[in-house]
Amino acid sequence: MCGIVGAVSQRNVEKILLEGLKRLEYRGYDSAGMALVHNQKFLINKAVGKVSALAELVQQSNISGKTGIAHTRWATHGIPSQNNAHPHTSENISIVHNGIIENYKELRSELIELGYVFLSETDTEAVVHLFHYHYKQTHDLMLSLQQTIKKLQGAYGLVVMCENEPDTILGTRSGSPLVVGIGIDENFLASDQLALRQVTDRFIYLEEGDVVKLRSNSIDIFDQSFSPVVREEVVISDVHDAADKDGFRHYMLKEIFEQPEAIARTLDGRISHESVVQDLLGEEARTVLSQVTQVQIVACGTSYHAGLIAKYAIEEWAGIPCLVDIASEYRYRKVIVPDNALFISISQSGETADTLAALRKAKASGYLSSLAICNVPNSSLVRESAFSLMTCAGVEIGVASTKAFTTQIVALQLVALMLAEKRKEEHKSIVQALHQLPDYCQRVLELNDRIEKISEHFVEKHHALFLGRGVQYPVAMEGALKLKEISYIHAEAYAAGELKHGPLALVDSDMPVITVAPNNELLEKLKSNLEEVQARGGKLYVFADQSAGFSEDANTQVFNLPHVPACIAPIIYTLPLQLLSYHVAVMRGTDVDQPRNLAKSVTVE
Ligand code: HGA
Repeated sequence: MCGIVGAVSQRNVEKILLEGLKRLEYRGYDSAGMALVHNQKFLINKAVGKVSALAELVQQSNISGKTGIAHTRWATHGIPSQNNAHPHTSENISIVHNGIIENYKELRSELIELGYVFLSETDTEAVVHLFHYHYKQTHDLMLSLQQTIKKLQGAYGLVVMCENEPDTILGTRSGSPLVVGIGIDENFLASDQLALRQVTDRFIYLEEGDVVKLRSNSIDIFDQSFSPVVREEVVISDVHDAADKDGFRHYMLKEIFEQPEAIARTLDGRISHESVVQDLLGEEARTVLSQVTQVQIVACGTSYHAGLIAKYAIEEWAGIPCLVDIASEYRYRKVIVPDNALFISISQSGETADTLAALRKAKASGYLSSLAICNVPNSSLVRESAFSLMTCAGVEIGVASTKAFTTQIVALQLVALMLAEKRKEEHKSIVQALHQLPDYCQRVLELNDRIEKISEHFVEKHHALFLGRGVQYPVAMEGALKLKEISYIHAEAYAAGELKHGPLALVDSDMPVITVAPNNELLEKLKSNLEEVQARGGKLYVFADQSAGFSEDANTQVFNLPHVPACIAPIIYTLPLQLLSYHVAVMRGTDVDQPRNLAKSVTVE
């Protein structure tokens, strides 16, 4: 989602800011802007569209400055336009903002009464005028920031700059992430450390409510009661350069093909020959997990589907009931928390606003403990949960999640095994299957060429139906989500047994029906459901176990997958669906890595 970069230095920073924004591009955004201070005057450029358009403007206007703030915006209030793009300015104050100010209408009316003129439709503009109002009276930046945030309701990561104090930038966060990058004779702020990896490997993650004042040679942090605090410095030495496509046409394809390696990393050091390393999360967690009698999983989007798949493992392997909720629903409903219930949240970025809010609600609701499944160490979700298990997927750039999803499933399966400690004798076959998983994934990826060919069938389609049964139903849901996200084809997933209760009415010769069919106890039931589709002239695309006995005809395409143990089938059957969506999107000419209207790391509610 939208990104923030700020810098205060003894050298010109416009290139650093632009490079930072570029590194955040993968999150999805609709416009970009930058403000520099030079000779106590703001120099501002904004562009609708890509960061490259902003970079061109900056180059043409030939501006530079030693202090600056920059932003990529994913519109929540007001259309994507130059006027609505950040930074927003009120005379000598300039601000960039991630998040949503919920009480902006009240603030706006009050500020209009005070004589302020609004030039944009954003919620953010109320913040900059409010800040200006306080600064006019106090002439003190920190005090003005304190007074401003006292009046804000909602979520924000804010970075502020002032013409009168050009050697300073201020930052604060509540509900949106903000990290300080420590340099030599220069310091930085960003919504994600990735934006600053070209200038430093030293970071300080701000806590909720923290306020920071940065100069080129000082960093002063205050907590939410405005007392000075020292936050730990973290050195991130991972030199992996996420910005490299390694010869693939898109990040998404690269990330699909990285899955065997990513899954191997998720498992690395966590399973022995026959069982899960029971102390994986530490001794304390082991004690906690041994007491768990119910699990509540909460997540959004693709991570929600990983949760739905994990429910099957937790219930079957550990015999523990498991509820799965969408975070934006969970956070606003009355929740009954039974004794000894474990709260598990899942988020690739660890900054997903709804998931974080759900975790905060859970922590106040009497769960036994909280566990985060996450791809980003030091993220808010990880820091605020009692325990965390990293998915180790590596940086994921494509907005449509692929390797983050499959590694989430693997991590959740490890949790299911830990919860099933008492049934250790059953672990052996599951763990052995997990050991084989990267190789099986590799084999399934060999279907790529054939899937690419078949994708042509979908180019002109407007709708598609995905079917699955049992644990393959959430796999079908993920397949449908992937297709709609990146190809913009309307896709729906149904539990195949539900077909006759409504969706069968949609089936005709123009409706492709995609099915995942491992050879399991539900296969015959699924076959009957597919007969119902064939009888209505529907076009079937079946990804099936090679031993499942499907045969091709004019209306049925069959893709044979290796016979795999049931426990890893959800991952194995996800891969061809990812490839299908990818190739259909490429053929339809969409922006595969940054699909329209979507963003990665959804830091707004
Ligand atoms: N609400 C602000 C900022 C949006 C945002 O954080 N997007 O990710 C706006 O609409 O400009």
